Amino acid sequence: MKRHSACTMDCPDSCSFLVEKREDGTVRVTGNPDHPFTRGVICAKGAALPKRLSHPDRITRPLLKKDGAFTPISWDEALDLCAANITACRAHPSSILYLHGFSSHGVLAKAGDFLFGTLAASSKTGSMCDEAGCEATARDFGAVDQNAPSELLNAARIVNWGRDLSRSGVHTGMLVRQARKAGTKVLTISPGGDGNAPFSDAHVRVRPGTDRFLAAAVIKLLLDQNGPDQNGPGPAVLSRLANFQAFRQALSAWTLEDCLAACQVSLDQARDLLSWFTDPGPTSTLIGWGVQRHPLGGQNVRFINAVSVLAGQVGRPGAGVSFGIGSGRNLGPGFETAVPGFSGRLLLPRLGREILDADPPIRMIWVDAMNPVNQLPDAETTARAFETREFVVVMEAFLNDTARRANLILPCALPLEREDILGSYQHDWVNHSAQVLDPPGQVKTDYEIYRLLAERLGLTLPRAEDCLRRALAASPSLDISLEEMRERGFARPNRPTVAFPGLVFAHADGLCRLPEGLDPEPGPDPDYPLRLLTLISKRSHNSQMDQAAQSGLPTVFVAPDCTTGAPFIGRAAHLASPLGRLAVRVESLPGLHPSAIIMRRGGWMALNRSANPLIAPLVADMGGQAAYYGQYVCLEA
Ligand SMILES: Nc1nc2c(c(=O)[nH]1)N[C@H]1C(S)=C(S)[C@@H](COP(=O)(O)OP(=O)(O)OC[C@H]3O[C@@H](n4cnc5c(=O)[nH]c(N)nc54)[C@H](O)[C@@H]3O)O[C@H]1N2
Ligand SMILES: Nc1nc2c(c(=O)[nH]1)N[C@H]1C(S)=C(S)[C@@H](COP(=O)(O)OP(=O)(O)OC[C@H]3O[C@@H](n4cnc5c(=O)[nH]c(N)nc54)[C@H](O)[C@@H]3O)O[C@H]1N2
Ligand code: SF4
Ligand SMILES: [Mo]
Repeated sequence: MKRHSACTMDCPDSCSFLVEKREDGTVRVTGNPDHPFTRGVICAKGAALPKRLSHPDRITRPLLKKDGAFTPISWDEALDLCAANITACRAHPSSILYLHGFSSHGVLAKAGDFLFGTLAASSKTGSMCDEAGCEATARDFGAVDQNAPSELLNAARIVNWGRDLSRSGVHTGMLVRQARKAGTKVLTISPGGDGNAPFSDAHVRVRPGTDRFLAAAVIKLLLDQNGPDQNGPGPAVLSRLANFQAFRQALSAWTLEDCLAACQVSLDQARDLLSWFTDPGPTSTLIGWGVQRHPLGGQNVRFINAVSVLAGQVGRPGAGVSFGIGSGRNLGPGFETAVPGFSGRLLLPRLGREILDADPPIRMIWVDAMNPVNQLPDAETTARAFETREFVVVMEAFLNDTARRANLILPCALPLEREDILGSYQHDWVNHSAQVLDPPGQVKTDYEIYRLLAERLGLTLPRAEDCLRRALAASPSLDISLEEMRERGFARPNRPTVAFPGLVFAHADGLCRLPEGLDPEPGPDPDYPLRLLTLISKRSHNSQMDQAAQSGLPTVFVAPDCTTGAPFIGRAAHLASPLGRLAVRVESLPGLHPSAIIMRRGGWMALNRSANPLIAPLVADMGGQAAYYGQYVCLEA
């Protein structure tokens, strides 16, 4: 019999699953054909979940580090130890740092926030992922909102500004393909070397990190052709802008030629790009997350938004800019607001340094659903910060770089082994992720671990089922009971499919704000000329990869016309930044911008396959975002 469940990986698609337990004991995960967004299709990572859940490397018992080696202990011993360490810190609760990642997101995934917020522990601020773009969108439009993905089917043109449709967002790729079959044209803007060719009619190659200058150049061309029978912004658009004069002033600090030189795009290409926004019919723009993982990533997103708004390509069927939505927006809070709440927040991109410098000191760290030692920049500092605390607890399923630095590992349940309800950061469907498998060995769900810990601390966690009911009852857009949700597996909230209709934005005055600064891109140090783009890999999700699949040197890719990289093509070399060196193998990637070098992210430090020890803790201009792609590197023998 097949039962429905849903993927809980940190992925925009949020797939609905059918899970079949066969007589021979094997488990098969396929897509649920009834789900209107994911339409029966899942990616290779979803299909490989059964293999991951039953992997021989999986941690299935609590493990305590003694004399440098992990030894199994009982849950009672483990939880008593946790309670004793927390109690010892309770007089100064900000000395406990709680870190929750998005690898499990949903209603019950907030159990740790509730418990550690009740204890007034410290937590994090800033983002590894998408916060620069979210803040940019909120500054412009007053809210993080976008048209429903299905509006792509109403577009005459789609501008794919920085997504790799072959690697993330399988279902957005499907919609783009469907739209193209019906005649929609697609343009991709990226540093090149991605998998967008089969999805695109045209490509503009941009120098990494400088999309705001390309957008600014297009806007200059648009404003120059302003006239009654031209396509520049007319009164209908101008009347919807709160600060057009200040925007124009910021733009006037740069000439068209300077803008084009900064992004290394030709005038002809910029003119052509303008026509993608001004030709008859609606244009939809997809903004990729890579665009905002740069030092001025927020500004990049704001200028792309500005092109679309000034061309009137927002707020209509088939016309809009899509960066994302909040994955929790269709659910109410499952837990009451934790009182008193977190007492302090450490900035994620600089977490290692912030832990080492915290005053009063951080004595204890508690992590769930995150691999911060591996995934944050300046990884050696993060590692040292973890290694020098009194007590580190990591709720994990595999011995990754963070778990290795734990004093205590608590084995956690994974997707399909725990119930939750969750939304997506790309579409509005809300999924029920049913528990369809028993967790192996002594593994417990995060919620259950927190419930047992709370008991030992004299606190109470509300019942899981009550949290799920509360989140549904308090939803601003759903009208469904927990029973119906469990029965159907997913629900569509009552939301319009077009965001900001009629150019009415979510700011109190209904007007859009445009950026009021256009800042230069930090140039490379002559010794480190290449921009390091650490992009996702198709087959694994961030650092969730099999150790066995990580043998040999990690591969980096440069263009054949990359002058400093080409001599190393086909050879082993070192990737170097001012922070360190990593042995790599260099391969050729035709089409990639010659100033860029690509390495696929997620490799483990323990296996010498992570770029994060080489990446400085740069913070982007908005959202406390880690600006990973601002790092310059070189290749050396
Ligand atoms: N160099 C570089 N680094 C990057 C980026 C980059 O562009 N360049 N991008 C970043 C981005 S976009 C992101 S989102 C972050 C991701 O960074 P992380 O959030 O750290 O993501 P993962 O590497 O997937 O690690 C999540 C861990 O959670 C565990 N897990 C899964 N489900 C559960 C659960 O239910 N409970 C518990 N307790 N654990 C669970 C998994 O086993 C896994 O080890 O990395 C960032 N790191
Ligand atoms: N298979 C797979 N899927 C995933 C993940 C995974 O690890 N593996 N991770 C998930 C997570 S956490 C996230 S946040 C998303 C990540 O999804 P993305 O952020 O979209 O993934 P990235 O590979 O980091 O970057 C995407 C694209 O950004 C482009 N890019 C980089 N710099 C620039 C620039 O300056 N300008 C322009 N125009 N383009 C640029 C690159 O060409 C790249 O193709 O994917 C999710 N889905
Ligand atoms: S990782 Fe994303 S695309 Fe793959 S199954 Fe999960 S939600 Fe679907
Ligand atoms: Mo992410």
